[in-house]
Amino acid sequence: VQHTQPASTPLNRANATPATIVEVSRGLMAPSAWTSPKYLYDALGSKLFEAICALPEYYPTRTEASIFERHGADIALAAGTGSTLIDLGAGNCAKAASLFPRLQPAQYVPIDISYEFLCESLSRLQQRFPQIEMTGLGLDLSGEIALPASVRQSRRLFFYPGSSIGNFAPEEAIAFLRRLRAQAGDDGGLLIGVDLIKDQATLDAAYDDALGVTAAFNLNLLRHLNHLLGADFDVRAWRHHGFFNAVESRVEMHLEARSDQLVRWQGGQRRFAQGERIHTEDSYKYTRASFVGLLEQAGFAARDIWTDEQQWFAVIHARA
Ligand code: AVI
Repeated sequence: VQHTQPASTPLNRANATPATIVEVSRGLMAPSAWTSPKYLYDALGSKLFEAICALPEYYPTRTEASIFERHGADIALAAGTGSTLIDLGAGNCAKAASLFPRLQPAQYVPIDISYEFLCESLSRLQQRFPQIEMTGLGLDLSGEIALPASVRQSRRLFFYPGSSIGNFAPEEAIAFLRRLRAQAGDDGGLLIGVDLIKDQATLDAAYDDALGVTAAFNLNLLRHLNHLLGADFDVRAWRHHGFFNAVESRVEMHLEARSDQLVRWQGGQRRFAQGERIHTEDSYKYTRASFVGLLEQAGFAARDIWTDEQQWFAVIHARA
């Protein structure tokens, strides 16, 4: 059955700023179409990501948690207590909170683009830990990280778990880490989670799970663009791909058109041929040595590395 939309169907209103429309249109109209991974995270996208973290195939979350649990005392010894703990992309603040009893920060500064969600988590956390001064910030980490004067200057410890650094290309990751280095001052540090290169089958399954949760997470980006750009993506006409590209040392996520189709949005339109893809995310994987090199290029010195028994994930403590 052929399903065609009459050309006159009006598009929905765009909910994005003109700058966002220009930015997304540039990617969608590029010869090889792409979108920034930040469009994976609307309200439903964040919930789907939480569900991914609970999947048996998605090893990073539980592996990192097991490293924190097993080496918590050593991590606190290395990173020190009484610091200003700045949690980047804090979400529900659960990872940092699990370290509070050991790290005993003097001040906790969670940062997340999803500010309302952050505030809800933070008010619950403040009740559990009334002795810690807490300041939540709603900032987009892809821009400048402007910390207000209320954030203490001394002994800043940046916390960046979950291998979120992997969603930046290496040169962007270096630029991001340099910005942290500048904010850390000379007595600051960084506690960062990094996903390590492993066998192809494990990586492929982690990004293309049996239940199809990662597929839903990826496809939800089209729903998000429909809302944001007034686009008319037919979600059923696209298919998820997630696989390890060993040459580039990254997992790639793409959406592939199941049929020839015209997609329109406020700001442009494009004909996608069957099999054509939109590249939606990269998740870079490192060796311990390659990531230590990256830290050095950003002006950090790696002091300690903790891993799990299979060497699937690393937690690194670096100093300015
Ligand atoms: C948030 N980030 C570290 C996840 C990752 O593994 O790159 C996002 C994700 N994409 C697909 N599954 C999970």
